[in-house]
Amino acid sequence: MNIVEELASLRQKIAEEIKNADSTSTIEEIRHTYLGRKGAIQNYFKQMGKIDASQRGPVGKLLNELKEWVTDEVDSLDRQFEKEVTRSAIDLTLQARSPRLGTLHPLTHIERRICSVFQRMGFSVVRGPEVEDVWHNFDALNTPEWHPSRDPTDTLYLKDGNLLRTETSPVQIRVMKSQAPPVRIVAPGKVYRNDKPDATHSPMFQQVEGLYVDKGVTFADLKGTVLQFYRFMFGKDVKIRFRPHYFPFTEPSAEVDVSCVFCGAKGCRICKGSGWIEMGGSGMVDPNVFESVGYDPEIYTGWAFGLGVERLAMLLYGVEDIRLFYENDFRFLQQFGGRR
Ligand code: 2NL
Repeated sequence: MNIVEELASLRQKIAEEIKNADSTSTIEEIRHTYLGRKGAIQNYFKQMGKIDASQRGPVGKLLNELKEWVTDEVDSLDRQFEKEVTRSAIDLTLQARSPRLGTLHPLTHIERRICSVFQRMGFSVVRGPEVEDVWHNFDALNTPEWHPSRDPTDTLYLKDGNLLRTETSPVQIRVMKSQAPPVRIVAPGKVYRNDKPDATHSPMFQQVEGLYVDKGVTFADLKGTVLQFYRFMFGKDVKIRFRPHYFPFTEPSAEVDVSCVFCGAKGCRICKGSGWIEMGGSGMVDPNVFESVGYDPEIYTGWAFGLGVERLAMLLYGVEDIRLFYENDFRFLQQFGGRR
């Protein structure tokens, strides 16, 4: 076969491949194989020196024609594919839609907010088991044997005599048993009560409790810390008041009210006309609690508080039914996401 015949058969081979090309990658392959720097056509150009001088002119012309022809064919195929792609049902030139970002559950968000204020005041966040024994949940907390909260109508007991904790205080009992004062902790988590669900009750809900124990801790420290906390949650103009109350684990005990942030304490539907909203309980740790964890109540004093996360979230977000937090209806949860 002389070189002219070789080029003719090469041209035929390429024509066949171009006819069968069905994707942009095949076209690219053809371009690479024949037009590339180390491709077939370039190889012929490199061998020009070895050809008979009389043949050089016509062969060079043939080679140039072949090169031009392959280039044109491949370019036009490329354009054709591009057109088909843009004409198809999927518009590949459209900008991609960004995926939706997940968001924190509203209760998680509030829990973190609560804990973060206390962390900035030097408190540590501690967690503990949700299945507790009677001692950590009731005995150590000075809850008398006759107290109704111990009754199975109020507390969920397991067959083995353990129970689902009714508050996160047992976490704090565990911390006090394992370390000496000073103690500055908040204990967030799920707690359980034998309650029928309704708009304001859920058999499982979430709580944050706080505890501060050291020499010379006073009720004034409690008031200052609680005020600081509610200023962070509701704004700096919020007012608080302490109403005498009873809890087995604190003495004296007080319930904490905040001035109604919805009506500026003038009285509205949310605060039931009183101008105040009940937020949680608190008090000075009962000496009996210190005795049960081995702290000397003659040396140490402390305060504690308990706060419902759902209640705070309902107020801050205007949610009127606690069950919404646990139904996981996407239409509800979605409203707490900032971005899509
Ligand atoms: C409420 C009131 C309260 C405490 C929780 C506490 C914990 C220890 C010692 C003493 Cl280790 N007290 N916790 C104190 C006062 C109130 O919760 O309304 N809970 C829903």
